Amino acid sequence: MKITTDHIQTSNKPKEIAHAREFNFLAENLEKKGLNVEQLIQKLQALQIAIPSWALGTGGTRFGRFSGGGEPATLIQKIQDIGILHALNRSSGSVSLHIPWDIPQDYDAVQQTAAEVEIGFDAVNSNTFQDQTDQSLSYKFGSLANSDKAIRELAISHNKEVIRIGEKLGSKALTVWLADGSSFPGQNSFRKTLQNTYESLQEIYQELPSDWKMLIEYKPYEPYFYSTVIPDWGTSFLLANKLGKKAFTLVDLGHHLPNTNIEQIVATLMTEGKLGGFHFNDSKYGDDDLTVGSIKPYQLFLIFNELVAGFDETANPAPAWMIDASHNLKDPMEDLLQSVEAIKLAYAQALIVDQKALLKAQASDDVAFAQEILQDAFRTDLRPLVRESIRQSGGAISPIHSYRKLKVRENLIHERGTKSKASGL
Ligand code: PSV
Ligand code: MN
Repeated sequence: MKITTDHIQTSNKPKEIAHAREFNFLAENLEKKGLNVEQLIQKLQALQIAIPSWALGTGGTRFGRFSGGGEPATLIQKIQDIGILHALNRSSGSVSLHIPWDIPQDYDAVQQTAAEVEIGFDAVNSNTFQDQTDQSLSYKFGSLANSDKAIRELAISHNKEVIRIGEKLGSKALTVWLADGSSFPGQNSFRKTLQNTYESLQEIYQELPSDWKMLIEYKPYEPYFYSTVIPDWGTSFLLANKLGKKAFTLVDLGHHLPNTNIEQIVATLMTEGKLGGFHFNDSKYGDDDLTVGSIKPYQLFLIFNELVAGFDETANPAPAWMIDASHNLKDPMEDLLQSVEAIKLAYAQALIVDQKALLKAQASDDVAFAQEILQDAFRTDLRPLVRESIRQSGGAISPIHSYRKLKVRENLIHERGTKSKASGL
């Protein structure tokens, strides 16, 4: 299925009058506060969030997986699905590939499809947390950190291969997430595994094209439960610093122990110019991979508040944005539309924070007013602004309603059947 301009216009029609009324009312109020609505819209339009190639299919837990049908069985179909999302929200203009789940078979065909639906190629992700079918050595006890040199070399060469695949497609970053760690005290040496990881990353780093970035994720536990080799932002930052200018820390919102102050991590990394990217999701307990903004929207806003301030006040290069959630209960495409909307809303809220007044309140230790400033922005209903930014980009006033109205899932099930299965997680 392909979404046309006609589709968008017909599905927008019944919403136009109410939307215009809501938007005009909001715009007037924002202008009264001294905000430039046109500029806000331009900033919102510019924020594009990559969709990972593994997110278009139904996710699962270790207890089960319940597919909803019409899943994209090939990389081309996945890109077509992202094209549908992008046509609806004009905000998901790229795909982030996971290798080897989504190795392109026919590069020309993949690139042609991507161009047709206006999708670019974001960071490529390596995978050394699973053994592949005909793999001679196992990652069971680690990959880049493994005590066995031959296993480390296998993992290094996989990462180099991922860079080569990314180069052919026009990607500009490699994301490395290591599952390496231990489940029992004494299982391995903290110092040796970290040193092995650093040396392995150095070899990969040397292979990185000059205009590429290496994004290093961290995660405190899972799949191992006692330690991970890169458990926190500090370790990732340390490695990125030692590796060099092209290496950065990537923050995955689910990769923190409960109640960690993620916005503070963001501020620190930006000050050091080392915030390389984001994996968005939400969680209640651990790496729950729930829809962005569904559990802790205020935290998301506070993170964006730091990002917006950091864009103005630091030299941190533009980070790579990606959704990294798992869709177990909802239609993955509806879930992704909700996540992108939540990100844009948090960004919009952060953009209207009166940063000057906040600085003044901070300088005079006016705690109550500092809180007022933040909460005033957070509690302003900016949905009409986000909708208008998407509408002006040629998208749907309400992407999820248009998705349902246009019967996208029904069409995909009709085209692909109820049993098609997406590759990846
Ligand atoms: C690990 O939990 C992670 O967040 C990494 O980004 C992986 O690449 C992704 O999930 C998919 O497994
Ligand atoms: Mn992630």
